[in-house]
Amino acid sequence: MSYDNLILKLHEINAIKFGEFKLKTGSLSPIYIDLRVIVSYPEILRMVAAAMWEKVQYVPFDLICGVPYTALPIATAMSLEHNKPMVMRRKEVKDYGTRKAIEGAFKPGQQVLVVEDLVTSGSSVFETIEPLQLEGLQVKDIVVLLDREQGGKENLSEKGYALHSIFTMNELLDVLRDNNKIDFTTYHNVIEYIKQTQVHTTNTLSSTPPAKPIMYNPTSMSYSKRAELCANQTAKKLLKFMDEKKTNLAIAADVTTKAELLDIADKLGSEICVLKTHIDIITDFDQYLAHELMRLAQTRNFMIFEDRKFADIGNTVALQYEKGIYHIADWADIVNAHTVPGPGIIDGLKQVGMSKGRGLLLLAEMSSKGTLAQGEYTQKTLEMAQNNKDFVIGFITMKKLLDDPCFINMTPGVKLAAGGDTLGQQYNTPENVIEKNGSDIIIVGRGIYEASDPVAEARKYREAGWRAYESRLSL
Ligand code: 5BU
Repeated sequence: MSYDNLILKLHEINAIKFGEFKLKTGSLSPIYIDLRVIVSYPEILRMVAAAMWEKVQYVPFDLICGVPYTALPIATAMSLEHNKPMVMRRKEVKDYGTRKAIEGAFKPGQQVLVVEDLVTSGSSVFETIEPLQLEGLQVKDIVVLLDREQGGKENLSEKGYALHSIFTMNELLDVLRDNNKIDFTTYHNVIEYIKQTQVHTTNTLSSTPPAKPIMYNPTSMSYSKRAELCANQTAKKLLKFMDEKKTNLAIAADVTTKAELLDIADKLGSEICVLKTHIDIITDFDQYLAHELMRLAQTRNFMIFEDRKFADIGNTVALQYEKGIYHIADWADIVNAHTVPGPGIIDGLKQVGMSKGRGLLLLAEMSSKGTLAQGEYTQKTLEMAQNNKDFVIGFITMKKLLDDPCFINMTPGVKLAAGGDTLGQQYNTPENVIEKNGSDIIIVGRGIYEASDPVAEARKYREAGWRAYESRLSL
C-alpha cells in the first residue's frame, strides 16, 4: 500500500519541517519531524492509526503500549478502533500513591505491541521495553510510523525485536521530492545527513555518540529506584524500608523461646530491614507470638522472613505454608523454598501467598561447605524465578546472580571477620557480600545475638553493610 497521501498530509500540517534544527544530542539536523501535532487533526491521527494497525494485523499480541508521549494518542486510537486493551508506561514514576511504572490491567506473560511515532537509535523504545519486561510482559514487535534509518532497526533486531515501519526516511523524502514539496538540494542534504549520523551501535562510521545504554544493573541502582520498578508489594515495601531506614541488615534470630525472639525484634527492630525466623525452633510458640511479631514489624518497619526452606511437592508445601500450628502465610511476609522439586513448589506456595501479597525467595546458593546448590541447579533456579516474577522476589545467594533490579539477593553466612563454624557454615564479610559480590542484604545471626551487646554489634553490621552499599553505588 502507498502512503503518499499520508506523507503529503503530514507535510501540510507541518509535522515534517526542513531547515536547521538543534537536536537533543546537540547536533544540527536539516529535517525535523514532530508528530505531536497530529492530535490536532483527528482525520490524520485516524489515518496514522489505521496504517499502523494494518502493518501489524498478523502479528500476535495481547496488549498495546504507546511510547510516551507522542505515540500515546496513536496507541489509543488503535486500541479503540480494534478493541485491543492498552497499558501505559509512566514517563516519570510517581513518588506517591501506587508508584507503578506500568499502568493498566495485565498479566505476566502477555505479549505487548509497542507503538512509537518514529525511531532513530531505538533508545526511547528500549526505555519502554525494559519496564514492560520487568513486569513480566513480553515484547517482540514494535510498530512505528517512520524509520529514520539511522540504525534503530538494527539496534532493535540485534536484541531480537522486530521493527515494523510504515515508511522510511528515504521513502518519505522521495514522495516529497516527487510532489515538488522539497528541492533537490534539500533532498540531498537530508539524505547525506542521515548517512552521516548513523547511531547503529556497532557501526564504526558513526559520527554521533551511540545511544546511551539504559542502566538496569541493580548494583548501581539505589534501593529506592528499584522499589519503584517492582510489582510485588513485599519487594517494593522491603526496598523502601531499606532506603528509608538506611539498613541492609537482616537478623537471623535463631533463639528458641518466644521471649528471646520478641526481645530481639523489639531491641533490634530499628536497626534491621528483615527479621529472619526459624519458627520451628521456638519451644513455646503460640499465636500471640505471631501477633506480637507483626505488631513490632509494623511499628519498627521491618519485614518478617520465615526461613522455612520448603522443599516438597506443590500440594504439600501449600498446606505447610497455610495450615499446621504455625499458619506461616498469615504472618510471614517472606518465605523461601528449595527448587529441588521443580516449579510445582512455586505454584503451590503462590496459590496461598500471592493473594496475601507475600513474596518468595528461592535458594539459588547456600553458604555451607559442599553445598549442591551450584552450577546447573543454580541456573535452573534462576529460570524458575524469571518465570514467576510476580511472586518470586529474589534469592538466597552468595552473590548477585541476575541483572534484574526486582530480584533481591539475600546472603547468609556473614560476620565482620570471615571464617566458619564447626558444622560447615562459611562466613564472608559485609563488604565482600554487598560491594564485591553485589548482594543486597546481609543476614547475620550469631555475629550479633551472641555478642555481649547485641544492639551495639547490630549497629556495627548495619554501618558496614550500608557503607558497602553506598560505595558500590558510587563506583
Ligand atoms: P549465623 O549464625 O549468622 O551463621 O546464621 C545464619 C542463618 O542463616 C541461620 O539461620 C541459617 O539457618 C541461615 N542460612 C545459612 O546460614 N545459610 C544458608 O545457605 C541458608 C540459610 Br539458605
